[in-house]
Amino acid sequence: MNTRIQLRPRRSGFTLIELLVVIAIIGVLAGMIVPATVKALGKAKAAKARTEIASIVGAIKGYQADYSRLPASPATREAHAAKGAYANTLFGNGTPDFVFGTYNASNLVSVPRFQEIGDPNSARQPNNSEVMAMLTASQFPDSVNASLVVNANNNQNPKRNVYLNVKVVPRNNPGGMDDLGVYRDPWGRPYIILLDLDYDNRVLSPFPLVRNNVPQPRFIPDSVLVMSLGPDGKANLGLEEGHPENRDNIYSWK
Ligand SMILES: [Ca+2]
Ligand SMILES: [Ca+2]
Repeated sequence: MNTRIQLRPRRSGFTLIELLVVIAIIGVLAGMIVPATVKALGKAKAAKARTEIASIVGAIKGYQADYSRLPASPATREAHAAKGAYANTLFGNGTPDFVFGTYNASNLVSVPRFQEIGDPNSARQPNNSEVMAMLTASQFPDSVNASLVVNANNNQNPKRNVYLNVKVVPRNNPGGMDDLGVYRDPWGRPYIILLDLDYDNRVLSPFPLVRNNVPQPRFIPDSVLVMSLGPDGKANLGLEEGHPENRDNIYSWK
């Protein structure tokens, strides 16, 4: 008996319909995977920023424990002291605190009058390179006054202790500290560091309490606040920290 099965001739390649079906399936899968991947990467960046912010806070407290003062240069301390009279008209008690990381920052909007960040009366708005110089036992050019060197020969950190280990990245790049000493978050904006330079154990929050549409100063009981502007790279300082416009920001105090 002839049991030979007659096989259909093998086709080579795919029909157009088959190709279209395969392409459509790939498209659907990509549509599912790409947003999930983007979301996961965003979460990873936010987690990295949170870790880095905690490390900056810890490093500053380490510096404070060793030197009994916060890491601010003589130029900043002088500018801060000179600001006292202006601040007293607003608070009635001492000067407010000092903000680093806002140099040339045009992405901070709606600055209320009482807020030192972006304060037009402030004589000095340095970048965070000043704090980084002292925390990493390095020296960097002053971001405000190019004729000054911050922490020259470790004069602000004579023990040459390294409080913070950071990745060095090319100038203006995200995710590390560049050759000018500016430490940027994973989205490329300098971390904003607020120090309790009037040493009253509280720091003026960059964000007010808003009651009946009136912004009021808000203080956080700590000596250091650090924040990232988050994925959108900006903050609205006229609104509360939890407002939808500020919700992507990452705060050391929350
Ligand atoms: Ca204070
Ligand atoms: Ca933001």
